[in-house]
Amino acid sequence: MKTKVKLILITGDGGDGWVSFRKEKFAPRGGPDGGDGGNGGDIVFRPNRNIWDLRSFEEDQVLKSGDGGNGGKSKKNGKKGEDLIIDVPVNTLIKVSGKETVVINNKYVTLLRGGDGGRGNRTFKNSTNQEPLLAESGGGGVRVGVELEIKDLPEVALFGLSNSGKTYILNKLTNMAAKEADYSFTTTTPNIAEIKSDIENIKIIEIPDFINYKKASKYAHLLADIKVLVVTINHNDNTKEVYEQMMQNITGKTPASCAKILILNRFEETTKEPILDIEQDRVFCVIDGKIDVGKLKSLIAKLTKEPPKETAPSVQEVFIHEPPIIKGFERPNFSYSGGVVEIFDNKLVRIAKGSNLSKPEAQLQFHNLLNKSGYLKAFEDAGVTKGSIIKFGEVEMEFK
Ligand SMILES: Nc1nc2c(ncn2[C@@H]2O[C@H](COP(=O)(O)OP(=O)(O)OP(=O)(O)O)[C@@H](O)[C@H]2O)c(=O)[nH]1
Ligand SMILES: [Mg+2]
Repeated sequence: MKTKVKLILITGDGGDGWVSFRKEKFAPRGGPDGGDGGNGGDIVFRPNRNIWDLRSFEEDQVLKSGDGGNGGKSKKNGKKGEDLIIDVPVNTLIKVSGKETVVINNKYVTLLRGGDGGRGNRTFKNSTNQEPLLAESGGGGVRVGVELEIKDLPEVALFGLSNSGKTYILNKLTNMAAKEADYSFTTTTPNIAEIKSDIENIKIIEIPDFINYKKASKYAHLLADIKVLVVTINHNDNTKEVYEQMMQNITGKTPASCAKILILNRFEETTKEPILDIEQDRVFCVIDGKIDVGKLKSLIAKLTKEPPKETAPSVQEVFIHEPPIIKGFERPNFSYSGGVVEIFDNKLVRIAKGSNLSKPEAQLQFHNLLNKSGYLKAFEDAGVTKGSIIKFGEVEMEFK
């Protein structure tokens, strides 16, 4: 079974903005009507319960989403690039650039955004420039190395308020000797063990009471692939309220389709019958510390084998890496050495690339933009001499 693979993900580039003008009868140039480029496609991971391993991927495989279309005349915006949807087993852990980690369980995850589309000349129109010849090139997509790994999460979880007998049940089921005691918060980190059976072992976890001990919530992700939730309650007059409160707190942390078993502890202390929304053969009573362990084990084994009722995955968007969204102009951002000025302001770099600066008129408009955004003054302050080369990414021009 292939449980690990490294991939290279590349998101599509954004399309370029367009420069055009409306054709009007008596005016050589009507208003600017160049459309915006479309955004590049995103890369989305989708949990798929019919896939068990990563054999469909090759080591270092390169996967790419679509490029956005360029803008066109008559305000025509470019098409969005096609998203790339990657199916993976549930509980696939994704390490991005060796650092950030995302777990895919029952949710779609948009891991990477495509490059954003460039603006057409229409958006450059202002009171001083009615005939803009400038447009923006599309933002580049990103290239990111990721590592996928399938995690073997527990199938059964013990969940209950503190001192409700979780560890007691865990020890009975697994012959573990985890510490159990008649006071609260004996267990503050999860206990994980295996229920041994003739066919296969079943992984079970005791999750600390995170309703009263909030710090333990960080372990809730270990419940992402639970098939059976074993709820423990100290049986008393409030059993029904406690059960309802617990169900409220667990919502969204386990798959909605998981089966439930209820353990009523200290049943000897009350004669009250349980009135709960749970099948009767799934309720176990502990009387004087005794429980039918054999029956509980075989019910757990049976329920973990049952195929889960299909529930549609909800859509969640997580953005690990987004190309920066540039609003307005940043402060002049450049370096100057050896007669060369290098501009780092991505917005200007994209306009230089997206406009046809061989036209003197467009050059003049670009010059005005540099002036307006404070660059010419900043060049003067930095002592940039006439004849220096100014580099906007790949585009170069002479400082006059
Ligand atoms: N009298 C009686 N005692 C029980 C019963 N079930 C469990 N106990 C005891 O109750 C105590 C508490 O049980 P634990 O298993 O430690 O409780 P827990 O839910 O794990 O609690 P924390 O880990 O502290 O959150 C232990 O001493 C058990 O032996 C029962 O049905 N009757
Ligand atoms: Mg415990």
